[in-house]
Amino acid sequence: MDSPQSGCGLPIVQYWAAQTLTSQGPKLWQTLLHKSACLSCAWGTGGQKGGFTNEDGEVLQRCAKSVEAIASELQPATKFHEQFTLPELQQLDSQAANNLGRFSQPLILRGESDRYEPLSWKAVYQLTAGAFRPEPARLASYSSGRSSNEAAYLLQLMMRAMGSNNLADCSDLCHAASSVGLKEMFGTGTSMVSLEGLKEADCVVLIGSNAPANHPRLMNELIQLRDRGGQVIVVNPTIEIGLVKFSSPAYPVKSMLPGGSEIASLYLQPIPGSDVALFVGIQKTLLEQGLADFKFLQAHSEDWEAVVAFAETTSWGAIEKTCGIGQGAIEQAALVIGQAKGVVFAWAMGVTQQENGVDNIFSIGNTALMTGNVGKLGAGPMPIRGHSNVQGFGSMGVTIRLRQEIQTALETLLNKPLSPVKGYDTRALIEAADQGKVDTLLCLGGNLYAANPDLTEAKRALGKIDTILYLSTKPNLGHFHGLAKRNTIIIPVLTRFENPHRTTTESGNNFVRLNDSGSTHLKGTLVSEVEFLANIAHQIHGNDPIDWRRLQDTEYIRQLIAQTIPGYEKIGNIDRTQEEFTIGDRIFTQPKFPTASGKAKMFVTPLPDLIVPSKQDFGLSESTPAMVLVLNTGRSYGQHNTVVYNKADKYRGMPHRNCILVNAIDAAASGFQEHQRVTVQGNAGKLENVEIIYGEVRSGSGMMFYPEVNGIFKAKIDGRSGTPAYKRVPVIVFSTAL
Ligand SMILES: Nc1nc2c(c(=O)[nH]1)N[C@H]1C(S)=C(S)[C@@H](COP(=O)(O)OP(=O)(O)OC[C@H]3O[C@@H](n4cnc5c(=O)[nH]c(N)nc54)[C@H](O)[C@@H]3O)O[C@H]1N2
Ligand SMILES: Nc1nc2c(c(=O)[nH]1)N[C@H]1C(S)=C(S)[C@@H](COP(=O)(O)OP(=O)(O)OC[C@H]3O[C@@H](n4cnc5c(=O)[nH]c(N)nc54)[C@H](O)[C@@H]3O)O[C@H]1N2
Ligand code: SF4
Ligand SMILES: [Mo]
Repeated sequence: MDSPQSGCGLPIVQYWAAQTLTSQGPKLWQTLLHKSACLSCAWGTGGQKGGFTNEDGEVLQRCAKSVEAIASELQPATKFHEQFTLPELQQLDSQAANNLGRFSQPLILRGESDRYEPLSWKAVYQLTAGAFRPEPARLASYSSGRSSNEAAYLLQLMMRAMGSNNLADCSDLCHAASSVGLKEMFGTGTSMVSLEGLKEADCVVLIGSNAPANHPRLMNELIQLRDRGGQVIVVNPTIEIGLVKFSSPAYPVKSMLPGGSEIASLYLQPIPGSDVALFVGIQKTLLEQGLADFKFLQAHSEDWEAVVAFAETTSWGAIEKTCGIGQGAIEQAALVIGQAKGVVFAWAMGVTQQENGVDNIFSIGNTALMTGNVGKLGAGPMPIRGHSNVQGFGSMGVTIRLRQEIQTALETLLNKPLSPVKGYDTRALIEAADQGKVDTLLCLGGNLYAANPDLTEAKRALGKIDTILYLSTKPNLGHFHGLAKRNTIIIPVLTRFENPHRTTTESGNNFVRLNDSGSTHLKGTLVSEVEFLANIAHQIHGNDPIDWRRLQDTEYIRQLIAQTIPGYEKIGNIDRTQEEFTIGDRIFTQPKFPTASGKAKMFVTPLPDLIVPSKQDFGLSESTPAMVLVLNTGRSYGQHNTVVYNKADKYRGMPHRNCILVNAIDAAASGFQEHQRVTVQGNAGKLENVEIIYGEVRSGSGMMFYPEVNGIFKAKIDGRSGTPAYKRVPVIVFSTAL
């Protein structure tokens, strides 16, 4: 398969053209122009100034990923329950499940039945009345960040009013390490940089992010930064072509020419999971070269002495051995960082989905502090968030780590103390369910089953829950494998651009978008998430202590948000002003932080001990021709999380999903050839007939796609944030013929 020489580029323009010229085209254009935030990633494109506008008011910012997401929601209604039995549905892969179409009526799968059947709305509410009766500790929710702030707020208020804090969320599998790490260091859990601030930076360190695929419009900022003479340091064990060169349709003349715009000025390829060592090495150089800003450390941070001492005493030998990058390259990066005027440290899953995820964030934060690159315009830490409203879910209180101010405000609103029991995050939810401790689970979007590691465990655990309610737009593997013991109920919901009311969402840059109301092309009996949740809440709580049915009015929910969520005060007037806004106290242009002392707290980050299992650990003798690799499990260029749109990954040269990307030198050393079919075995299962594709992954590592690969491993979990180590999964690769 011939791979393009740059990220994005012509294939994407061709995709746009093809999509918008189909019979769906007019509706697609209408939706692209609808005044609402893009469904796909958290970069925050769209909103009141038009679908193509970024947060700085610049137009022409919509990428092909948003077209993919919209096209998928514009599918016709599915009648899969009439066409297929459950065993047939269980044969479908993720793409086929998604392509069944949109849900448009409530469905139920009862106990041992082998078919989903339609359910009347009356029957839905009869079943929910019983399902929410168990003791609060046995009720739980899981959510995914595509729903609105209003739905998120209502979900947590309803659960907390019942006495349950079991508010698992997809962010537990995603940026939890960023939220926990940043909060401990700076007293704030989100990006400290605005889009406006990013435009002032003269250096971006991009760590563990494949932004060309997952946040395409961020690439425009990197192109502009390079154009104004700035530097981009990429830290990634895999050479992602779009991080080397990117062709952005936003700059047709300069960037769409063959080759595209250069992105990385320096590309560092650490051993997977070793970023802490690289950053300690950078700190060591800063200290050795006199580039550390001691004045800043003394004035604005605490515990810096220990961090400085640790970097000074950690040997270059240990650093190089752990991260696999030579002192020279580390020094080169440190000099750029140390000499830049404003450095933004941006990161994604490569560092959060690690067993030491929080340490990774600390080591990045320490580096930023040591160079005075926090609390000023054009600099600071910037976690690049995933789902389009995942950050809003956290702000609305869908978290097991509720801020004290919000707790107090909610207690006043509900006129009672919240339960002191710590709720379940996503991993804890699966474990609790597996131990038979959960009776009812409400899933507000997402695909809890396939997003988790160890699909056998996920299936078994969900199978011990009495009732699962899936509020979903489209079928996914979870609806066919993540089945409850007694009743699995599907509630068909409207998307962001179809709701009969306005909603809001929050971008990764802390910007609140107002989404206009809209209409749906579907004929069935779909419901808005807010209406359904308000009905359930009313069923459970009646008018105590608030009129829960009134929460069907999203304007009223926004009043409650303004009252109870610090920084969100402006949302109370947004219906009148229509003014989208940056959340208060999130963006830091002064080095004064919301910690007890007003200073940032620094943390020593021990170098990780990165053990690679032996062949014997997998039950094979050392003489077996096999490779032990650590897998980076993530996204192809043709999927959104567990939803596959396109099986091939052109940019990595992977023609289908059952491929493993390996380094040619590793393969040759173990006697493998490209395109050979192999077995890839983890600690919980194996995938057969996997095709070897050569790619620019670091020696000793490999890359495979989720959710398929989630069937073969149990992940290590970061003890402090609960995030699974999806980016360092040990596997053994051997010939299928063995
Ligand atoms: N089109 C599209 N857009 C999306 C999504 C999607 O699936 N499709 N998903 C959304 C969501 S929920 C999220 S969270 C984001 C995900 O966005 P990303 O985090 O960009 O996605 P991943 O595919 O997980 O890629 C992570 C990158 O980390 C690198 N990496 C792996 N191990 C390490 C390591 O040890 N150190 C370092 N430094 N790097 C490492 C990988 O090579 C890869 O390039 O995207 C969001 N946007
Ligand atoms: N191995 C491995 N596993 C991973 C990851 C990884 O990198 N590697 N990444 C992890 C990450 S970062 C994340 S965020 C999770 C993703 O986990 P989830 O967020 O749970 O999964 P998604 O695939 O995004 O969920 C897609 C489904 O959401 C539903 N949906 C879409 N739009 C709406 C809407 O507007 N409302 C409602 N109610 N439903 C809607 C549709 O039914 C769709 O099928 O996966 C995690 N799992
Ligand atoms: S960068 Fe993200 S928010 Fe912007 S258009 Fe693309 S997918 Fe949507
Ligand atoms: Mo995510």
